[in-house]
Amino acid sequence: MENCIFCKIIKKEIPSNIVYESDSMVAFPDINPSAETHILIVPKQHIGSIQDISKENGQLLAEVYLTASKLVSDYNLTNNFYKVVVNGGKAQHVPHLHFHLLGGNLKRMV
Ligand code: DGP
Repeated sequence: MENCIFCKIIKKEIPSNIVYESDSMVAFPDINPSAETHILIVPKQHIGSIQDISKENGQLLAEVYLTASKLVSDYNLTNNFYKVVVNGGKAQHVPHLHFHLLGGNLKRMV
């Protein structure tokens, strides 16, 4: 989608350090990390938010969590703290559905 910053990253129009890419997904470090490890998992398909998800996106959402699982291993988070977070509403700043993988010395997780 035009003027979507994550679509531009996906199309390589904006540089980012992509750490994982498949036909349907990219993952890259958050520019403003909130944790020791902070990776954004972003479906290539432009879906605005969780409120725009439909049943047809089921396979894509499975791939999100398979990507998260791979990154948990890659970043040696298995025996550390980690969580996957989706922001929405006023907490969401980039209107392209994405999942924050946060890991490291996190405090008590919700
Ligand atoms: P959210 O509030 O869930 O929409 O978080 C969006 C995140 O995206 C925020 O933590 C900062 C990150 N971000 C925004 N623009 C860029 C960018 O151009 N590159 C990277 N790597 N991260 C970005």
